[in-house]
Amino acid sequence: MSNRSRLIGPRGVSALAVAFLLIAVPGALADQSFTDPTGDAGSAPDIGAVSATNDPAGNITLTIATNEPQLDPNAAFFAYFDTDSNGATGLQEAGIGAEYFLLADATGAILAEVQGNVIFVHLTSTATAGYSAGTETIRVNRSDLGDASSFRFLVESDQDDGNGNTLATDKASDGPPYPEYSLTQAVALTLSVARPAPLKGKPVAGKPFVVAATVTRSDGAAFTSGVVSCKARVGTKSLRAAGLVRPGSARCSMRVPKSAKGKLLRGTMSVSTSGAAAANERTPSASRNGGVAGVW
Ligand SMILES: [Ca+2]
Ligand SMILES: [Ca+2]
Repeated sequence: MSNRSRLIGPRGVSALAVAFLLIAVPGALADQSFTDPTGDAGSAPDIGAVSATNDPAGNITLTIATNEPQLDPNAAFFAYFDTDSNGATGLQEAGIGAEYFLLADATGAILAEVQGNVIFVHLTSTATAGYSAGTETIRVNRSDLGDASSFRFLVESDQDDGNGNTLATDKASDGPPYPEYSLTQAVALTLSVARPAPLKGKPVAGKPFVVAATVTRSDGAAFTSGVVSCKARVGTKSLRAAGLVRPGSARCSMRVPKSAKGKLLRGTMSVSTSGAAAANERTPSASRNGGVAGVW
């Protein structure tokens, strides 16, 4: 049915490069579930529990648990969405005024939009549906529901006789007021990375060198996991640098080549943790290191 992250000049000039980045991860979502009585469905799939969830991308998932391990070919589900939370507008169905509704079965879903007295059927949409182990799962993106941030909803199972005649239905909930579902926006988490500094002393040609930076999460939780990406180069030549996560900090570890003497070492550090990341680099500031290698 689916249509649907320097080393040295001759006098030893060094540089410091800092990178910091912002990261967004999912926040708490407005998951919701309720139960429906059993034995109230006649020959229709008997709905026992319903849940609604959404993800940061606005994908709404309805799961409808029934008493039928396999869905009868002549059974289907309706999901009604009152997106303006006004029972007086939209398709009137058991006390809900639906601006959108979905017809779904074991193979897919079709989206319908109600405008005044006209129902538009969207042959293609984000709506999908499937049935497994007695549970119907319906998904649709909010973009197909007028970008609604909340809605009241009603789900219903239907059993017909194969000729389109409805034999029995089970509604959940059984009547108004219908549950109001709010899509909670993802809470933006940001990571701030302090200016990286040498863990011990200045870089020396031919010796290991480690820079470390304090990492702070905007949600107050300790930074304990993530990915540290390091880029380093001596003069114009790239230098291998390994990223490490330490509680509350990130490190870049490298071995300064002997050939680095008198050259400039510079690098950047990027840190991310579960979620998408964006990084910005600060222009390196220079400091004197009258010796061999420079400072990060
Ligand atoms: Ca029921
Ligand atoms: Ca309405």
